[in-house]
Amino acid sequence: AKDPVRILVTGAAGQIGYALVPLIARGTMLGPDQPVILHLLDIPPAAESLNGVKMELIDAAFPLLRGVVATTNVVGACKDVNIAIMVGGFPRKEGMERKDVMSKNVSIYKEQASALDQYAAENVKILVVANPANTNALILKEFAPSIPEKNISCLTRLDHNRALGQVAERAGVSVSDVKNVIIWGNHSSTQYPDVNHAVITTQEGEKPVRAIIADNAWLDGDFITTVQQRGAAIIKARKLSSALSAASSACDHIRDWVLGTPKGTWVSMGVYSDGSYGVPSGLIYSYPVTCAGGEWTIFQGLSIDEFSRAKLDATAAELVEEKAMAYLCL
Ligand code: NAX
Repeated sequence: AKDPVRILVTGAAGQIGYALVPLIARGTMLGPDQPVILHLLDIPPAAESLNGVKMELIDAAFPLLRGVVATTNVVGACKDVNIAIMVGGFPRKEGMERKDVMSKNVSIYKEQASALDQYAAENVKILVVANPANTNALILKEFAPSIPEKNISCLTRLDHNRALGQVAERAGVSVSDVKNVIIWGNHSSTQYPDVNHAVITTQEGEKPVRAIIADNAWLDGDFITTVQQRGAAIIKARKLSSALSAASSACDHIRDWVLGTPKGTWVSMGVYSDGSYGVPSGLIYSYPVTCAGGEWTIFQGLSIDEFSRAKLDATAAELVEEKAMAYLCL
């Protein structure tokens, strides 16, 4: 039998946490033969609610769940974890400036970075979900010097999955027959959902999305804005932000990272940029990646047309600005 894997979920008393922990405990993230121990972290005002989540996890009697640590102590939460999913953060409240939210999150991610740096298991893999996700991940990287940058990522898989969903709906096909969309850049409304290399599996084999959906105006217009604005549309409809889809996508992100992407398929992950595709290095930028042996690699060599180039650059520019703002908050 496999040894249990320790998985930290921060912000575990929140709505994404509540949707995410049962997926992990049931084996959706790491597979049906991988036991897990959950480390749940939240802040003292949420301690009682966090304990309620722990009680429900016990009550669900998940066969793979070998233990639950529920705590408000950052060091205890980070001890020996193999995977860390950072969902906790300070939300933007009405009337708050972007830099006020940034400043709160910079201090949270700085503190949690040093705890992970000192106490997490060797080779810990980190996924940042909390917004501003890319920049929180960058701060985490800066303040966890012993953790290799290849182990730090942020979530753009929800945007990726949203793009798959939009294409499938429009083409009238199953979402499982659509692959290789790309989310470039920031997990914000400047992200660029790109279908230029995406394909749909048909009875005659794989066809480019643009060959099946012959509506370039939609693909270059409403498709992009729908994906960019989907988070806001969910808030408008539900009066709460995306939670089940965010949790499910976080599972997809970690599963593919750890267990590998299928042959011929890439997914989108926010990772430390090395200058690939003309993006400034030193940002956490969402790229198409393939994963094997527990490591991601940026998929290289895709052609970028002029329309796409401008969009890749615009979202990079926003990340450069966010990085500067974050450094001012340090
Ligand atoms: P909730 O407000 O329901 O939950 C957040 C939880 O974090 C709360 O329980 C809070 O007490 C806790 N928390 C606050 N500060 C903390 C700290 N210092 N340490 C540990 N826990 C702390 O928000 P929820 O809807 O679950 O969203 C969580 C985060 O995900 C938000 O930042 C949100 O913006 C972000 N999202 C990111 C997405 C992505 O694709 N990257 C999509 C969904 C989501 O909007």
